Amino acid sequence: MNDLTERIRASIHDGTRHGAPLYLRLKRSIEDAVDHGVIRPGDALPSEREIAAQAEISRVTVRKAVHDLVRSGLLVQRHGSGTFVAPRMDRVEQSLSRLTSFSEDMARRGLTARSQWLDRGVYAPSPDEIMVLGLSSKEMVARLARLRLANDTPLAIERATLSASVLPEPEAVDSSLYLALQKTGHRPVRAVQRISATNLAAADAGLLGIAKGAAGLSIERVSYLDSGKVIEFTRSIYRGDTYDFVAELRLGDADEKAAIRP
Ligand code: 16G
Repeated sequence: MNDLTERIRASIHDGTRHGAPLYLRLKRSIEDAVDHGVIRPGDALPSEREIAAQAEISRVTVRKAVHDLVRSGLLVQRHGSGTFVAPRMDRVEQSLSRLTSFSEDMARRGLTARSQWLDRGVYAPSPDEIMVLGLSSKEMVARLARLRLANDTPLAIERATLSASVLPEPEAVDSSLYLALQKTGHRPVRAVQRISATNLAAADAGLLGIAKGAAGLSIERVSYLDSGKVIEFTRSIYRGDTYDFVAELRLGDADEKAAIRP
């Protein structure tokens, strides 16, 4: 019996906790084990069968406790490979006043940015894309959908669209979209971003490795060239538990004058 199953067994059969239902006792003992570092982020949990046998409880009880802990985000289940303690990251702060790329944001923090391609190619534009990018209905768009990771932890899903006249070969984008745009003189210089709260749908939650319904940030970024032309329309979903957007606020000129007036 390893440290974890020993702890679980001891706490489930601890006479002082006998009022609480078994699955709650099991849940608490797994939470305690994570809090005390007996099992760490990324570690695998023993199988339901093993926990049930060692702790002398039913598999239904184990399943209920594990299900609750997956929902609360402490554990993650990967299809076919088992249940793990969810990876944890320090929260990432991103300034809302600088127009930076994901790769630059991560590099500044000493993290390695990585992308997993979900889709990229040239498509006929949707009505939204035609409107935001100011296209004619005959023009095509380049779409790039990526899962963005920092040190192998998934942080965001980004779906970017650009006019195909600017990015005719989306397959040629390597690790950074902004770097590719910089090379052809199309890197945006200004952007407007709309951030709203969302609860993650099952597919997005699965990609981000967190529970369905967990809190996330839905972000739309429209980026502009110096000429005022829209260059990029990106819709992203960021994990709410790892990302903070920070805005610096200043008195406006008129307010400043009013504030110093005697
Ligand atoms: C940021 C931008 C995204 C842009 C990407 C380029 C937000 C919400 N989004 O993640 O619009 O496409 O950077 O990153 O900040 P890359 O150059 O590393 O590909």
